[in-house]
Amino acid sequence: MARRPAKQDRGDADLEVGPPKTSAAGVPAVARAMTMAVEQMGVVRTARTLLRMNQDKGFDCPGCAWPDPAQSHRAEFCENGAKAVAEEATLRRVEPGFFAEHSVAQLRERSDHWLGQQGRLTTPMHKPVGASHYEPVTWETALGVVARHLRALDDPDRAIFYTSGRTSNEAAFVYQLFVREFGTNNLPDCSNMCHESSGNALLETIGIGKGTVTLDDLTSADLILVAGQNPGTNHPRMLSTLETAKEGGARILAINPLPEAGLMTFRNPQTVKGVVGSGTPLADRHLGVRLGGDQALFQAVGHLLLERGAVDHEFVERHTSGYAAYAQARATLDWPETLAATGLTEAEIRALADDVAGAKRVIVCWAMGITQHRHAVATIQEMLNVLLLGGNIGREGAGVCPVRGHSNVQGDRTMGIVERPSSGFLDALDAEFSITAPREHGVDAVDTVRALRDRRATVFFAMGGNFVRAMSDSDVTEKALEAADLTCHVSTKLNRSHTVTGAEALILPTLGRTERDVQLSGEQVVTVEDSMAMVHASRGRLAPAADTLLSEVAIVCELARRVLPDSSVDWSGLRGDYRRIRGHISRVVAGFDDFEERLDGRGGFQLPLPPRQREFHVEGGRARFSVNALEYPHCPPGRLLLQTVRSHDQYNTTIYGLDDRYRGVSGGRRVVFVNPTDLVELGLGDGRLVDIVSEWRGVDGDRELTERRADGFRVVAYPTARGCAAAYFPETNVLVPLDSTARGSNTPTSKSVVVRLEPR
Ligand SMILES: Nc1nc2c(c(=O)[nH]1)N[C@H]1C(S)=C(S)[C@@H](COP(=O)(O)OP(=O)(O)OC[C@H]3O[C@@H](n4cnc5c(=O)[nH]c(N)nc54)[C@H](O)[C@@H]3O)O[C@H]1N2
Ligand SMILES: Nc1nc2c(c(=O)[nH]1)N[C@H]1C(S)=C(S)[C@@H](COP(=O)(O)OP(=O)(O)OC[C@H]3O[C@@H](n4cnc5c(=O)[nH]c(N)nc54)[C@H](O)[C@@H]3O)O[C@H]1N2
Ligand SMILES: [Mo]
Repeated sequence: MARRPAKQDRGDADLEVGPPKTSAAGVPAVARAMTMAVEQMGVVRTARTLLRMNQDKGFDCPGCAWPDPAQSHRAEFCENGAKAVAEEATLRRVEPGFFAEHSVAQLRERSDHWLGQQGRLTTPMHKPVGASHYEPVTWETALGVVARHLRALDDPDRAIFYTSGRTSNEAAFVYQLFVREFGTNNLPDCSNMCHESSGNALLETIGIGKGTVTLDDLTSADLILVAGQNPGTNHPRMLSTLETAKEGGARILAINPLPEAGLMTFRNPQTVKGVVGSGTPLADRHLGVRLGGDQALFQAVGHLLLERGAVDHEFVERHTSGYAAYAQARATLDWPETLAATGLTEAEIRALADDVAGAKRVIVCWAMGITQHRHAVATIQEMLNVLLLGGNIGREGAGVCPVRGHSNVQGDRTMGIVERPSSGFLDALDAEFSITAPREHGVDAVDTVRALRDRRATVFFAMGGNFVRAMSDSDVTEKALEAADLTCHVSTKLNRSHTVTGAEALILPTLGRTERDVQLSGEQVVTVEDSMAMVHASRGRLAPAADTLLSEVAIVCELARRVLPDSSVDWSGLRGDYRRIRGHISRVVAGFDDFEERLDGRGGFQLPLPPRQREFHVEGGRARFSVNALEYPHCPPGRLLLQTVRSHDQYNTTIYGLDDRYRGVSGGRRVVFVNPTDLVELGLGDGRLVDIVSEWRGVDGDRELTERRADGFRVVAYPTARGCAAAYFPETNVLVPLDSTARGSNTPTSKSVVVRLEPR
């Protein structure tokens, strides 16, 4: 049965729970960020770094992918951006002596928080076969080990190359080039666990797997639906945009099982009102939908719009296909089923439809609350159906806004980090480099675990991230990684993936985005793409954490030279001058013509988004209505649906601290939020200590029951939707079954896990 992830440093001895907050940001946010930054970086470095964030000649914040307002010269203050920077620019270091003191087995006992707090990695470290400790090695030796393993494989598909979304465009491009010249499309990435459902749903319906709106659209919209997203914590700068939208007359509705503080009231630390006043109320209404009830909700809205004839017929006729079938499917509505699925009242649903029908410019924003369900793709299609009915694509102030996570996750995809590349992209790559990239699709994140578990793959290489903790089914994933012959991580900070090793293991320390990157031709610039397809430059200015660090580009190029000695690519040349990489990108990737020249413009440039001009690159050139049967997660009596979320003090698997200020939690993370009425029915009191046990009967409910356990959580009575619960990941990833994934995107269903709470 599932083992506790870390026995020491669980750090919940000081756990305290108070009432949740009803407003976000304000002075406490500044204070908290400053305290953390000064702890990690000292006063001088704090001032120097935080002032350069998201500035014209500065670095791109390594936090979220929310765009920067083009006209602003001043950095918007962002608590969690400041925390992300402090984590990277910390003065703490993990030197080789640290690894001599702690065996791999000992490190594995420590918590995610403790591991992350040790500081920046400085030296390539190698764990030989059978050794108990990592040992320092030279870059030559480290890269030699990887090359030895890769060259010995009888089939390139036996190696897997993961990417997390912080990697720059330049590093991502050379990385995928190397991997494809080596001979595989095994390029899973964090998107597979994140917005894959959005990408797939959008690609099928509007012909591009990206959002269609700009910041200007948001501030000129008259209705913004924020569904399945907690911007106060995860995209704090979005609150400033929402505040501007609100001042411009937009209505904002929060669709979320939790009443997230950030969506209720925003206290902008940049304005007097935010600091001494009461702040700006953001959401006009909160719809406390049940987990996974959004598809039913948007089907119902579609039905109501059709019923009252609130349809932009001109748009529908000229620009869409499939309307008749959609209208027929939504002609009737099963209200009892809709109410059961959504947990909302008929009046709430009708009021939402009124708002949509009455608005000329509608935007739907969403994130993980929508994408990490079994029926995520269908849910997103249903949201699109509603937007298409009103002609809300390719109109100012309207459109789709999947809010991306990692700061360059969208850019990495654009650069070809994808296990199912288009043939057009591969043809362009082949022509540019005189190579023959493989055409067979590679593995995604879930299939990576299966391939390693079954020994179909034996080498796991990661460009950033913390795969072992980010993936579902922690125990299965850990065993899969342990079965590998080699695990190798290019990382800035220590994390649990370094402690769950293959027979042989490597840690390759790398530069972060805040740091100066100097190569033969001088100081380098890299580029990133934000959530709204804006590409811009990022220049690190801090001295590197150690002079032994190599950039991600350098690591890839040096590795490629060793693995592919006969390559026709000038790897050393690319390493020496990133402008040459951008030259290649401009010829291979659509939308990057004159890349270098266009970078100089302040704020960067926007990649083509054809749906903005009502051009839809789908068959027939029309956006598609989709017809989906109603689906929602079912929960047997006495059980709850659990969602696994982020606290305010974490960045994915990096735990900054043990507080979740807006939800009233401090000093610990092992809490499970449950509706008070459900607690009464379950006979559990607030504060009770429980194990969370997940129950899984297979995708179709026809498999033998399997259980997974996460022990020692304190129950917190919380105003979440009925029948629903919430707890933090990565601690609860142990509960998510590997095979429980979204249909059509294979994303782990991290937001709907059937659980029971067992009193301890
Ligand atoms: N500070 C900070 N910033 C981050 C991150 C971080 O960890 N820390 N992570 C980054 C990454 S990679 C990502 S992907 C984003 C994640 O950004 P979010 O998607 O905001 O992150 P989550 O914490 O998973 O929150 C999910 C939200 O959806 C709601 N929700 C859950 N299930 C449902 C549902 O079925 N229906 C509806 N309507 N709502 C639901 C939850 O209550 C919660 O408010 O943030 C990015 N930014
Ligand atoms: N249960 C559950 N699981 C989830 C989610 C959920 O909501 N619930 N969310 C999913 C989502 S949306 C995502 S995106 C994934 C995240 O999955 P990952 O991207 O794999 O995880 P992170 O925690 O962001 O990775 C943190 C590590 O990245 C390294 N790092 C940081 N910056 C850099 C850099 O600049 N370069 C390099 N090379 N390394 C760097 C550091 O070593 C750090 O320890 O997790 C997923 N897992
Ligand atoms: Mo993400």
